Order: sequence, then C-alpha cells, then structure tokens
Amino acid sequence: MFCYQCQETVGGVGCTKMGACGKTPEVSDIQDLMLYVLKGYSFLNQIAREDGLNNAVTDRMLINGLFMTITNANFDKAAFVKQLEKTLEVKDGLLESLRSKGKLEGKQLADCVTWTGYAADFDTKASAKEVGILSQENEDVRSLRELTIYGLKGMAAYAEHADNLGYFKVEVVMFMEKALAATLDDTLSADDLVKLVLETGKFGVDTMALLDEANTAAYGHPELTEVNIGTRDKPAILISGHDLKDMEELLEQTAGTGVDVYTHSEMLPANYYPAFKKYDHFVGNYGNAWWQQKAEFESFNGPILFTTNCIVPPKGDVVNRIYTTGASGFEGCTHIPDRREGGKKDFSAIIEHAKKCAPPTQIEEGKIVGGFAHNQVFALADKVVEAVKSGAVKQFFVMAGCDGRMKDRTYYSEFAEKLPKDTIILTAGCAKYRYNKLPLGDIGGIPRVLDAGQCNDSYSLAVIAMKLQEVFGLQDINELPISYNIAWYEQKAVIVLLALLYLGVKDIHLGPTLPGFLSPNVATVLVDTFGIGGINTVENDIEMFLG
Ligand code: SF4
Ligand code: SF3
Repeated sequence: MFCYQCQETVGGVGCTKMGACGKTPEVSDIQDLMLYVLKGYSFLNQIAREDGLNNAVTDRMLINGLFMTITNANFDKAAFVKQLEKTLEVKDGLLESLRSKGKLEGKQLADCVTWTGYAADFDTKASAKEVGILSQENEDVRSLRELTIYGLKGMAAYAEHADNLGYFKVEVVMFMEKALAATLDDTLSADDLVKLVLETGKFGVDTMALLDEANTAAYGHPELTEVNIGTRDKPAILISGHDLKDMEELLEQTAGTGVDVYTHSEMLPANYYPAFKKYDHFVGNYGNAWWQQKAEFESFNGPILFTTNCIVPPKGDVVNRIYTTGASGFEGCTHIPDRREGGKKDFSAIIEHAKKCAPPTQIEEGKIVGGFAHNQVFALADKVVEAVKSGAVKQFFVMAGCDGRMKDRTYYSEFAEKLPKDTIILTAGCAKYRYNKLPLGDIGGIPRVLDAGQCNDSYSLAVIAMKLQEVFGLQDINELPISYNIAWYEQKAVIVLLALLYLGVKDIHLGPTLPGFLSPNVATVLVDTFGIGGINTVENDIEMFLG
C-alpha cells in the first residue's frame, strides 16, 4: 500500500504498512484499484457521451465510487468489491460498444481502460505496481494529479449530498470524467495540470453552491441557534457524518417512537435548520469532533448512524451499535441500504435497537451557538459593517476545515484564545470543536465565533467575503480584513482549499502540516502564485497575521 491523501499520513510522507487512520493494506489497495478502474471508465464515458451511450446510473456510479475512497468513509473491503464489480461491468460494456462502433480507432488505450477482471482477480491486480499512486515516477506530475483527484473526491461527496436532495448537475460529473481522464494523459505539461487543479476549484465552488441551494431549499436557511449539549433520560440514536437527507428521514421515522436523536461531529449544523427544529425528540449535539468518538460512543449507550466519514475503526462491542449508510461502511457493522428511486431509507432496525439501550450518559451540559451561514450573517450585515467601520472589529479569521487527533492541533484552541478581543472567527467544518466551547464572548452582540455549518458551508464564508467586498466597494477580495488560517485533514478540505484559490483568495495558511502529496516544486508554485503558507507558533502567527 501507499497512501498519502490525508494530513495524518505517516511521517508526513505516506502510509506504507498500515494507515494511521486504521485502513488496512488490502482496503488501501482495493481503493487504488477503484480509482484505477474509474479512470478507465471516465476515459470511455467521455467518448460515450458524444454518442449518448452513457446514462444517469453511470453518472452516480462515478460519484459514489470516488466518495467511498475518502479518508475514514469506508473500511469495508466487501463494499469495494461490490462497487468494483458494478463499475467494471459498466466500463466493459462501454469498451465493447465503443469498439464495435469504431469510436476507439487510433486512440491509445491505457491498461486501466482495457483491464477487466472478476472478484477473484482483484487482490492481485490491486497490489500490482501499475495500479498504485507511486506508479507515476515523476513526483511533480504525481503531485498535481493526486491534488486534482483528492479535490474530485471532496467534490463527489458534496455532489452526492446534493443529489440525494434532487439537485444534480451533469456538468459536474462531466468535469470529473474529464479530470480523471486527464490524469492518464502523459502529454499534459505541468502548466496544463496546474490549470486543471484550478478548474477543479471552479467546479468545487459550483458543487458547494449546488449543495447550499439543495440544503436551504429543503430545510430553510440556517439561523442563529443555541444548541443543547446535555442529555435527556430517553434511549437515543446518535447521527454522524454530513448527509442531511438521512437526518430528515431518521427524524421522521423516530418521531413518536420514544427514541431521541442527537447529532455528533459534522452533523451538529443540522440543529441550525428550521425544518429540523419542529421535532421535539431532536435533543441537540452529543460530544465533539470525530476523533473523540471512541469514548463518546461508549458513554452514549445507544446506536450510532454514520452517514459519511469520519469513522474511527471501532474496537470491542461498540461495533454492534454502529450502523453505516450511503458511501460509509465498516466490516461487521450493519449497513442500511440506499433508498430506491422515489423511496426512503428504512431506519427501523436502528430504531428498534435504540429502544433496548440505556439513555446516553451526560458528558457535558450547556449550549453552543451556531447557524451563521450567509443568510443569517446578511441579516446581521448592518451590525457587522458598522462594527468594522467603527473599529470595534479589526479583523476576521477564517478558521474553517477539519479537526484531527494530532497533538499539535491544540494550536487552534490556543490561537482562538489568544486572538485579540476585537477579532471574529468565521468557521465551518469539524475544525470548530477546537474553540466552539471556549468563552470567547461577543462584540456588541456579534459572537466572536460565527459557525456557518459543515465543511461544505465554507462556501457560505466565501459568499460572506464577497458580500463584504461589495459593501466596502473593494476591487480585490484580498483587501478585506480577513485572514485565512485553515486546518485540514481529509479530501473535503482539499476541495474547499481549491475553491478558495479559484475565487482568488491569497495567503491562506494551512496546518497543522502541509499536505504530504505536495512535491517541493508544486509547493513552491502554490507559495509563489497564491501565497500559501504553513503555520508556526501561535504568537508568531498572530503577529504575522495582524502585522
Ligand atoms: Fe494514511 Fe490518511 Fe491514507 Fe489513512 S487516509 S492510509 S492515514 S494517508
Ligand atoms: Fe471533519 Fe472528517 Fe473533515 Fe466535514 S468529519 S470536516 S474531518
């Protein structure tokens, strides 16, 4: 195995024996094979589109296949075998029909386009040299191709959530195909690949905008909300991940059953949506960011539903209380199947399970405040603009992104704590758990931590920045008093970063470490062109940002 797609990669270089995330070499290799076959499929489907030989089912297959390979989403080898069989069947069908119509004549076909196999062949092929990331020997080409692919994975996750709500843009899938096929093209120069990376950012913006539209059309605009973090005395289900359609159906199906529902980690922002507030049995949020789940799932006592990443491989009995659905999966956990066209998921098994469990053990009490997506901030716009004009607010800090278990991430709590009191933190994603329970106060009624929502709601932060640019009549978004100190962990943060770069945001600082998949030359391009930087000590960084 070789994997370096996330921030936890061993030594900042690559996981080679076992993933720091708990991914086994077998699962890592079969994920590589998944990507390999998807590249071949994309190459063919691009050509098939010209003749209308593709169909909507195959569009979704690409999105789901990419999503499954995101860090901490799916550790279940059997799920990949099934998905691969499906993908190969479609790819082989395309190959055959395009060949028979003479559409592939004169084209050079890569091995990933022509290779086919059955489940019994997957292990051998998955560990073959040509399938792995290191098969590309030029480290700069590898770096730019992987940067694109990781962006596509994040994009796929957001596209799938939007699609679950009936919002689908074929242009997004067409771009994914084009970009994956481009990673097979050895004639592309480094400049071409840099352009591809930026184009990935453009489609990242489009996909996040689509998801924002889907979420707000279905559930209303997030609004200022005090979220309860204590517990009640009823048995309950804990729901984690990012999929709001799953959230909706779980709330619907638990209503009147005597089973409460709590959010965990990235599902916290579900509390901010008007449509979910009508449920009395939706109690609030339990616990913190994903990496603390071991202890929190223990004390929660009831079953847990993963709608997406981030799963920490469970040990002991807790595995019997974990349910997965959608792109997520873990061997030994019950997987709730997808909804059929026009139907709903069936959560009855997890609801019955919950009824037999003890209520959650309270681990904290009180409230946290959130719901500051673009509409809510626009509602406060006069106040915010006034606070900036009067000097009550000197600077905004975008601290969106992911949390993780690396010890150095205490930097972000300390950074938030030590920022001068005339600054405001704009956040989104599970990075917020490093400071969303700190008593940071407010500025004239504006909380000093404004949480827009999930990582995809970083889009909201960009919309807010563009609005401020307009209000203050600035030529360039970088003239705003906004600094970017972003924490990353997995590939959704990659698409958020690429989206910000596409929007022209400069001088983004990324931590706690720079991605292992950036080769020294690619890192230099990012530094020289976009002013990307790492982090230093809290004191030095605050001085640098405010200097
Ligand atoms: Fe390592 Fe991250 Fe890949 Fe897991 S996802 S194997 S921790 S690089
Ligand atoms: Fe967190 Fe996994 Fe990325 Fe959606 S839940 S931000 S790490």
